[in-house]
Amino acid sequence: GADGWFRETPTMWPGQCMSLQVKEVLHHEKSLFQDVLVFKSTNHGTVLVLDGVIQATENDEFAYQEMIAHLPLMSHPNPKNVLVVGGGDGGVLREVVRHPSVESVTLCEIDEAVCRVSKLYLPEMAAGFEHPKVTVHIGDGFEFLKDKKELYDVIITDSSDPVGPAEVLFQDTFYKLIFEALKPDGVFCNQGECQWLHLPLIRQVLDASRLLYPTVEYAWASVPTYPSGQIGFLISSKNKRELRKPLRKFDEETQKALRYYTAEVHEAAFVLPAFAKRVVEGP
Ligand code: AAT
Repeated sequence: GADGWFRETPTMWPGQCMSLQVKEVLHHEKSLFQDVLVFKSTNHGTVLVLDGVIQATENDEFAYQEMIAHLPLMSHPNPKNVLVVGGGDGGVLREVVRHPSVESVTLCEIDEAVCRVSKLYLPEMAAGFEHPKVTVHIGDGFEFLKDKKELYDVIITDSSDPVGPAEVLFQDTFYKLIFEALKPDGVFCNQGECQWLHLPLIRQVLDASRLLYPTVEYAWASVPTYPSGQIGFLISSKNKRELRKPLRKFDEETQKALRYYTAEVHEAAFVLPAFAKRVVEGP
């Protein structure tokens, strides 16, 4: 804005918006799919914005990227092949390759512009692209999954909100494709929006997932620059299993490099306040 502040455009969170003070606009373009903005903020590092919605700030991105990656990977006994849908900034890739069992990670991002600007302006996140286990596919996640059968141990959809290009990623037919692309003991983790703002949507996605998977859980993390400061994760498993407790530990050096995820945080993330628990676990 003219006053030197960026204001989020509220679509899925009416009547409120996050503002960050702008030091310098680094990049602004209309890509084939969305409005892509990168700016340097005064206090939150460099910020990636898509269609007026904050996707990541350098200061707190670790909370979201660590949790969306390590919750499903730590609750799978031996994850080897991983698919990330969305996640074009590379941050989730950076986290996935920390797991020694992982042999290959494929990223399917619809918008090359997100990868391109992240490599230029968000090198700490884009570091994920450099890893030899990573393959990048530019295209729509829905189209990509159509012919993938029983290939992945873990699928993560690091997706933007269901307005714009990510709308297809919140549809029942997409969940069916994910289910079919997972190996028989596969685990799926989905960006799960905010319990303060989106409980009806969360419930809808939970119901759709419960028709497919025997185990479906909801966890959350604190991310100050996401709407209402929280974001959730839907974690589903193709066989009945405990997802709330991590199955392994990181080695000491890797754990030291993490800034949000610990085994304790993993377990705590599934504990919900009463109003959300009622909806998530209700009939
Ligand atoms: N790690 C950053 C957080 C994100 S990024 C979401 C990514 O999903 C974007 O790069 C977007 O281009 C990509 N995307 C959107 N639709 C599709 C699609 N159909 N196929 C593949 N990739 C897609 C998410 C932040 C959540 C914010 C919550 N308010």
